[in-house]
Amino acid sequence: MMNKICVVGLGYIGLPTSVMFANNGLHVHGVDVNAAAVEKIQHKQLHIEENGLQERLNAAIDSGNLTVSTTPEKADVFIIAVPSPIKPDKTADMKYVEAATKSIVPYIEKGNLVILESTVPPRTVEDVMMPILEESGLEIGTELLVSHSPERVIPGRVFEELVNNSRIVGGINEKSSEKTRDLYRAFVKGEIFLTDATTAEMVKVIENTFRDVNIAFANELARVSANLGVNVWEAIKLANHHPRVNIHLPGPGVGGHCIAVDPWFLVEQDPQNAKIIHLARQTNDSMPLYVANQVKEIANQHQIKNPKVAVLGLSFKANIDDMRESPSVEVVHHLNELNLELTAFDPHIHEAKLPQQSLELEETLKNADIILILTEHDEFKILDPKQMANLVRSKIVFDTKNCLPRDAWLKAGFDLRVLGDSKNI
Ligand code: SAJ
Repeated sequence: MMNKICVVGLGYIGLPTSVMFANNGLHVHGVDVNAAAVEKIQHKQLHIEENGLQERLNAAIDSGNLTVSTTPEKADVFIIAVPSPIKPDKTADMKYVEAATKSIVPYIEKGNLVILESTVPPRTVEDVMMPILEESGLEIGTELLVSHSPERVIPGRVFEELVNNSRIVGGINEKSSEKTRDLYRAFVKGEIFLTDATTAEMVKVIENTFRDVNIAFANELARVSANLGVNVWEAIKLANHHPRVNIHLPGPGVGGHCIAVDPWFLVEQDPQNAKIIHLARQTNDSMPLYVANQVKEIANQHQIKNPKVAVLGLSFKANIDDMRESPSVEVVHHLNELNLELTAFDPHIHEAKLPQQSLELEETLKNADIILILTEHDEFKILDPKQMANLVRSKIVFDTKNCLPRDAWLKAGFDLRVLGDSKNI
């Protein structure tokens, strides 16, 4: 008796999840407060970029299994997949989770199941959602089942991971967990592990915190290695051959709405103890300034007084269009503060989101003194350095992702600098 699902939030998680359920035979009603996004989806147009989404959306709409609007409808199951950002003071902003929960209260009925997919500070289901859901008058746990099943998919590979990743399901009681597991079995081939709601919340937050701390370690190693005259990329690669070592990679910082955000939930909840977590956040947040200073240093070494920087890559990671919390935006900000002239370009971002953004690669590179690679998009890896050499004013490239083919760029006469490599200092 779980035929109809109402999904609240049609973003990077809610929309792919909706089409997956719809294409597996369930009736899905998707809801978003963004009327423009809703209208686009109704017309089978995408408001976000994700591999394989277009054809799956077409199928879902054509089959009649997916409808969307700006208001919820009665359903057997409600799934909430809305943003859970942090405020400027780094504390959790639960206003979307609260508003989404309130929005479904008039529609929920005896026997329904409510699932929160958004990543939240541990205890949110118990302390924030349950009091709101109680307003329905239903007895929680018997008449209304509630659980947390955090999404764990990585942007760019969402459909593959939705199906194959294992999934954590944490109900407020066993019945809630079991019913949630049965629902996701519609398309999940990975294992489904059952726990309680607060543990599920903790699991999700610590997964992303693990990654943040590990990346901070890599970024710290990058800075230490450069000072010691060691190439950090080679050192990490070799260290990772040890069977119990798995160091992540350095870069210009950590972006996205998850890894740069979720560790703050733990810092807020227990600042006395969450010390490494806090320092890791600060370390990763310090990388954009470090990169901007390095750009200035490289220009000085070449005695270029007013360098023009071509910034390549604005999304927070490779091959996606998502600029949320992107370290590139911070790098651009710091380059501006250092009074460096710049033009920025990203092949995945088709409208100007920054004043100094160009939509043309050629225009970006024309007369540039330093090409600064901030995102390892496939498009950048296959750039022809000989062609680039004809466009730029000085042949200098600073690769913060170690993604360019070294020999080809050196052969074309470029001074190739890499983040975390001895040559930068
Ligand atoms: N990054 C590095 N070095 C690395 C790996 C990543 O600097 O070695 C940077 C990336 O460039 C990017 C940021 O970290 O700026 C985050 O990228 P990511 O690919 O690690 O993660 P997200 O934010 O796209 O997705 C993460 C995933 N979590 C984990 O891998 C533990 C995903 O599974 C979650 O579903 C997602 O967060 C989420 O929604 O919470």
